[in-house]
Amino acid sequence: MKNKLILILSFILSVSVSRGNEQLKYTINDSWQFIKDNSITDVNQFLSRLDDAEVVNIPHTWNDKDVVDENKGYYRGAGWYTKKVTIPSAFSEKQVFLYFEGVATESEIYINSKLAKTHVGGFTRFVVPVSKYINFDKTKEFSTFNVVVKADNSYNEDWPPLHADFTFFGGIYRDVSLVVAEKVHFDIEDYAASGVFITTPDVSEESGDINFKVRIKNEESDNKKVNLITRVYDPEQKLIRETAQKIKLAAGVSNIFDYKLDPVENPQLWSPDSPGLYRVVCEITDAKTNEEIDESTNSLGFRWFKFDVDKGFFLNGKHLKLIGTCHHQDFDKIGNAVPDHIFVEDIKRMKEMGSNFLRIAHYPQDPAILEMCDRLGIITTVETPVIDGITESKEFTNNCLSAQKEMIRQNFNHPSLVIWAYMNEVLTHPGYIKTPKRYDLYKKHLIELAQKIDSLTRAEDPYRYTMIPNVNNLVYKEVGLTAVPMIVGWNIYVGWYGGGYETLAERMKTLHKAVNKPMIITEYGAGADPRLHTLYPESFDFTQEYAVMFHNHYLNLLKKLPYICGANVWNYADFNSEGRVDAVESINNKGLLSIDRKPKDVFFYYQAALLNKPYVAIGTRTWGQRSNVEDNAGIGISTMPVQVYTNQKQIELFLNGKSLGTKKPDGVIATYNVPFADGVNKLRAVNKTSDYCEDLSEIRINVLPVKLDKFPAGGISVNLGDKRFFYDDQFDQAWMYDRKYTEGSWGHIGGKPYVMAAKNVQQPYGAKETIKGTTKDPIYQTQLVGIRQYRFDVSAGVYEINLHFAEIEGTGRKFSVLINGRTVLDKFDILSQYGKYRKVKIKSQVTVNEGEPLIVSFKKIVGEPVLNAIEIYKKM
Ligand code: GCB
Ligand code: CA
Repeated sequence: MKNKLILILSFILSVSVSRGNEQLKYTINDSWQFIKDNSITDVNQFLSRLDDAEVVNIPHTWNDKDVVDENKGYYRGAGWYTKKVTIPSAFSEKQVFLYFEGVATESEIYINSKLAKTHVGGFTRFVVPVSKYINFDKTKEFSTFNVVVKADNSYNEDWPPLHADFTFFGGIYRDVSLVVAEKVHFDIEDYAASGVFITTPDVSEESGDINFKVRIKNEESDNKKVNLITRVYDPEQKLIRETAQKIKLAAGVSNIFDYKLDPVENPQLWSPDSPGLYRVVCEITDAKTNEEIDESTNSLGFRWFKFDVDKGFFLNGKHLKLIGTCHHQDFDKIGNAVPDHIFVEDIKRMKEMGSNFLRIAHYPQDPAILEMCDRLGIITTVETPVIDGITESKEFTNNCLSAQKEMIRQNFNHPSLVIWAYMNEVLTHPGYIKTPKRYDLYKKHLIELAQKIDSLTRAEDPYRYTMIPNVNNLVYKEVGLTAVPMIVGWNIYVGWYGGGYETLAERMKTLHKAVNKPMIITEYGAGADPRLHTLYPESFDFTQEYAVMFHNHYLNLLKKLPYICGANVWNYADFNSEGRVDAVESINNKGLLSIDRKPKDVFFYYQAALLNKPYVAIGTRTWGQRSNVEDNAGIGISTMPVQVYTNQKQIELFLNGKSLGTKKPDGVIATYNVPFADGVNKLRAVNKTSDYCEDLSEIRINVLPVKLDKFPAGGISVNLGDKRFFYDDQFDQAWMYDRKYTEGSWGHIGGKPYVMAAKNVQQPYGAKETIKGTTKDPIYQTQLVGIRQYRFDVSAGVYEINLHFAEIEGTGRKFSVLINGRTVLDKFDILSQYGKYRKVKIKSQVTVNEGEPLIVSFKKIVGEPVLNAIEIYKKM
């Protein structure tokens, strides 16, 4: 169908709208029967096996458990779903569709056992016309049809993404709806879009134009005359435009109409501070009866923007530094089968953090996200999942292109969206790196693919920018990739994966000079296990303290450099990455919040740094319980630093009602040394000026005595070979890091913290391997090698001792462990008895007599003795 430019007849029809004929849409999420089995050969075999099926609700994934268990890998294969759907038989006169928001990765949809649709791509929506497969029983009020969905998340070299640092969950993990339309309807079959595409190429403070491309499908057997009515409501819901035009629809096809409305004078501009949203209703009515046939409602925002290579980003003519995060779509324990509400909260919280920017990475996500960004005012970029590398096949290319087209059409009318991106670090896993000639060919294909995606994007939407995020490495320029898109994204990890963060300024300068394009730091971040804290932060220690230092450095610098248009923290929240071995197995810990959305310190840091309203927060809120040794014997006080994050000029901190003084923050961080007493300590940070703000915090601490005459009731838990405090939030147990024995006190004698021998190791101490049998990996990844004794100068009594081990070096060793002279573990051989990388905990008891110390001693036989942690309690 040729594009037609229709002249609007600005006559107002005396329309008596008969409501209720717009497309009917409701979810059919609940109660599907499901079997996960790769051996099922076809739909009939599946339906014959329903006795084996379990009942599940959508959103659903079959990988919620196996991606966080201790075995490497997770199920990647087929899962079959079925459900009977009952609808009024009167729908036989209408068009019935199924609307899938997300099925990973490939899906086949069968209606009454007939294949109705195949779709590749786990992150975009699709529509299945089902009317022709339904046997309507017109003698009955209702008819029923059977739906079968085969979903498949196998590795397939033609399905992007091929490889990436996140888990490829399988399943019907987003809503499924039934849609019922008239035979004439806005064409939702066209890439599952709304059929209405609104652009505003020319916006100023004085005027905003509104252009339309509308696709209407006529499934009647005859051509049809209808009215196309367009109404525009302003952000206060006042009707400001209403036009109608008579149009002719050719039978059996999708008809495309282009038209314009009169520009809106003095439009309310859309911006993060004032996200004024207009509502546009397009309606099709019968030319004769004026009865409504279909309706499509879309959002509209008036704004104009520009990315400049030297000066950064401008919105509505004003400079705006874009700062925010990236976002993945999963959550604790449920994988990616996430109810919309979690996303609603995520975007709300981004706004509460002061974000004005969001990179929806690495794939299109739930519609709720962009809707929330439109409403709350967060500028966004979204991308298709071509990650780490490509396949040079026609099918792979086609799948990339169709995903890009789906993404664009499905998300077209969001004013918050300003960039269509694609690809991410595509030189990470290139094939053929060892055969230069072949590698050259591969790179040529890569550039060709990028160009194809980019041209398609510009043709689909000439009013937004295109972008490719790369690793911060000029190889991307050398192969020609930075020449393709309009904006170049850089994922930057100096200060984490290598180099100190002080090198950031130099790196940015180099990239800016070398590539003459607007640039965004599409990722920067540092891992932080919410359970780890330290007084000695260093790169790759996964402590919350290092993360704050890292982000503080980045944010201060990128605020200063005008040519950085924007930056996205990697990541908003911790997320699943099955293959990852960090402090938390299978989780990438670079979130500002934990995977169950508890803010880490660095989140409060960002609030202080980004919010305009008076703000103060006391750090370490997730540190539910601490333990540390008293400053000096007998004083019962342990002084520890506490960071207060504030955007105020000065702040005062109180401990249990007593002022610890007023401080000027360094940037937005004021650090206090707080003399904590054993038990609950109440902190209050306050600015009493006209910008009044305050924060309260309770900190529980076990102040461990230097001398153990009175043994602490909660026992002593010490993590050896480590400089970090570990707070076990599952058992509310506070572990402190190790100390050396001094006379009359307690601690280790002999030994050195385990440090990996391999080259290019990022972490300062401990092993980089998942420990089996526990989720408290940091305790077992670190150990003291060559320990001779652990000694406690206790008073008489009965003590329980827990010794924690793991063989993390794997060389094999043998040693005996004696408690007060009695052999408890004779010629202990962790490797042969338990294997490598497995937690071993041995609990024993000893009676200590008056005047005797408690000594755990280690007798070397083969190799060096080790101890990973020790816990001791007094029984009587
Ligand atoms: C990256 C990737 C992202 C990873 C991140 C990381 O550059 O784009 O997918 O998760 O680094 O944490 O290493
Ligand atoms: Ca340890």
